[in-house]
Amino acid sequence: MEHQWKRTACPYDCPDGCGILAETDGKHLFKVKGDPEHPVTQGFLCRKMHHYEKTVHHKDRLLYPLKRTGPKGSGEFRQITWEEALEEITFKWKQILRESGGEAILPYSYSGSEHLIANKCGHAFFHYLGASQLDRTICSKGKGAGLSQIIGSTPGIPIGELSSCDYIVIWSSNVTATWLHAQAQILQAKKEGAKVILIEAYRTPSASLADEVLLVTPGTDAALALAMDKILLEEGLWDQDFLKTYTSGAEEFRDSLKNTSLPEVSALTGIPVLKIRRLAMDYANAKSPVIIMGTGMTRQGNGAMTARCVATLPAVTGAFRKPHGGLLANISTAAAFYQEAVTRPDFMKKPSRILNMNQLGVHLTDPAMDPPIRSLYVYNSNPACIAPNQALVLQGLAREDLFTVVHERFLTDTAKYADIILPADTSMEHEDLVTPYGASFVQKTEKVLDPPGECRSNWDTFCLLAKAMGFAHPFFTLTNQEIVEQVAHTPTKWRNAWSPEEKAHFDAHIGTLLPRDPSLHFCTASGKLEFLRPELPHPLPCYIPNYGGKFPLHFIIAPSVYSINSTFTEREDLMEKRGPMYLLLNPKDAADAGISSGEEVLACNDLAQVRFLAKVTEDTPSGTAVAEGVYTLSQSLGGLTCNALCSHRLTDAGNGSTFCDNRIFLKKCL
Ligand SMILES: Nc1nc2c(c(=O)[nH]1)N[C@H]1C(S)=C(S)[C@@H](COP(=O)(O)OP(=O)(O)OC[C@H]3O[C@@H](n4cnc5c(=O)[nH]c(N)nc54)[C@H](O)[C@@H]3O)O[C@H]1N2
Ligand SMILES: Nc1nc2c(c(=O)[nH]1)N[C@H]1C(S)=C(S)[C@@H](COP(=O)(O)OP(=O)(O)OC[C@H]3O[C@@H](n4cnc5c(=O)[nH]c(N)nc54)[C@H](O)[C@@H]3O)O[C@H]1N2
Ligand code: SF4
Ligand SMILES: [Mo]
Repeated sequence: MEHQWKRTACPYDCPDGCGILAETDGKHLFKVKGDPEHPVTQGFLCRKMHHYEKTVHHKDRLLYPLKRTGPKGSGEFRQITWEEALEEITFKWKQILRESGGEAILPYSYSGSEHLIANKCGHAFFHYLGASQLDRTICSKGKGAGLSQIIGSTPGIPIGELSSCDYIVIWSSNVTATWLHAQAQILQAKKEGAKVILIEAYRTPSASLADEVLLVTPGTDAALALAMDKILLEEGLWDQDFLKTYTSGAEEFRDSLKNTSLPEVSALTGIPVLKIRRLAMDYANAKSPVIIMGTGMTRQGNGAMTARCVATLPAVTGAFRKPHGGLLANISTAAAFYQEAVTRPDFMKKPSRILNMNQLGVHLTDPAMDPPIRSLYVYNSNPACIAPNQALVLQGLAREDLFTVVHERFLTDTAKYADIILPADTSMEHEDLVTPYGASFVQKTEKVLDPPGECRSNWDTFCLLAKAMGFAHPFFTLTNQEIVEQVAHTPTKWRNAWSPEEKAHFDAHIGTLLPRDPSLHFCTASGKLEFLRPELPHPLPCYIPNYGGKFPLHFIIAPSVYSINSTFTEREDLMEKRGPMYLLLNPKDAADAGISSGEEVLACNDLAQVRFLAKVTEDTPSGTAVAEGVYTLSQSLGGLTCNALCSHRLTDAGNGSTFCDNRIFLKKCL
């Protein structure tokens, strides 16, 4: 076949959901480039996706089903056929269903592919099977819960409007790594004179975008936000007209601020009162102020409350109704398509138990589990590397009596613990739908090339498993393309509103922008922003402490520019640039522990001792240690990675992860 350029999209867990042009002959991927017609991508991709052909044609791609021949974790397997693999899996599952019931089987998936069908199609299969359900809260559920307590499901401002803002607060987001097309908009705004403030736990690469960087003590951002609210109240800068028209409970909230003491907040956050004051005043006086709310600060024991408190700022100042002003957290495009057409909750014969994904280690090892988890099916995820309390997760995965199936593209640390591995395709090798969480457009992707070897998409694999299990429902007989078309054509409010031109755009595989509701209204029960929620444990936004702990250093995990969670760890070129597993330490903390840069150091707490290479840097404030990026066990220096130091405790609401709420102490390596 001749070389052609086909339209597809980035499948990874990134807010941008970039449109991609792929050069192919139907068997090979030669090159990718950003789609110039795509409203967000505007022709450029990040450094991770720039050479996607190196991932697609990587020598380590899994091409055939495998069966374990060595001990769990050893990575010893032999090739088997799909027929053998399916027979083995379904024989075991039928036995478990008979003996322990469906809840003894647990699916584990997250964001390997964020495309709608690849991401969600397993739900239908496991609902039909009667398996335990997974509470998928590892990422930003704390933030989501906190926001929903005050603004409901109100969407953020479109990313394309950032360039028109004159005051941009990047609050706990390393956009240079995680949100490149927002960064492009911020740079544009700066050209027009916008001021940029970064509020962070350490000086990230995004600091170079900022006119001012405020480094806070982790877990204290809610106090900072309330102090700003109080200063603005005292300065008469509350927008009373906005508060009266669009909010409820503002008076009660105002009265509650008498408990906020500025000197106390300053001591807690580490930010001088004068700086808090200037931040508050500049923010309130801006014409188009926006707060970009990242997730790190909400991965704390008080994470939901932190999001709720930060969201009070655009309310008291009326920034929500200033042009392009407001909040940019998540923009859910999920409602563009009828999700239940893929997830099929109607397939559940009775509601099965729900297990939290942050607590996988506990679920696999707790003797009180009834029924115990006897089989784990992992797809779109690598829990051995990304889940908290890593040592317990590995202990669980090592259980000889746990029947583990992993559907993967690479021999990940999790796959090494599998009894059966099934080879997965990449997003280039099937059709799908794209619903990004940071930009308001949707897209339908084409199949660019044939999968190599015997790789199969998630959809095709679940259909094969359904057939082998004897599921009679015709849903499981659709092809990948048929399910995409079926879901794409199920009517929704948004889809019905498209013009013929927009429909044509969508059918031509170009990203189609979703309309923005021009009226200002909050998607809450009352239609107003709700300061007061009498039924909640904390009826008003307030500062509550995080978990903290007894050890001296706050331990923060943060994204790397060169990887997305454990994705791209297969890429030698990116890994070389990322370097070894560093622990970023302030010179004072390093000196106190007698550690110099480049030396190996043990980070310790009640959960584990993890070996890092010390990187001593002023970028990290004294009292905070940072581990950027997810590393594989073979990249680790001592057999465990940063997540071994992270507890599986949950956020105050939303059952979210608390990766950034842990304490450690340092030990010299002898
Ligand atoms: N290159 C790259 N891109 C990615 C990812 C990646 O790993 N690498 N991950 C993807 C995923 S899954 C997600 S969810 C998004 C996340 O995107 P972001 O929201 O931008 O990133 P987070 O990982 O949540 O962390 C943001 C920052 O929070 C800071 N932080 C931690 N605790 C606190 C605190 O208490 N207060 C303050 N003010 N700051 C704090 C950390 O230092 C970190 O720099 O990015 C996505 N994009
Ligand atoms: N230390 C640390 N831990 C973290 C984070 C962090 O920043 N630092 N981030 C946290 C956050 S925010 C998140 S969202 C989670 C993410 O955790 P995960 O969702 O587990 O993300 P990845 O580690 O990228 O693993 C995804 C896996 O899915 C596979 N995959 C990709 N496409 C497909 C497909 O189409 N089918 C199948 N079957 N498999 C596929 C990939 O090969 C990869 O191994 O990690 C969390 N854990
Ligand atoms: S990872 Fe993000 S920035 Fe990079 S290509 Fe994918 S969607 Fe775009
Ligand atoms: Mo995430």
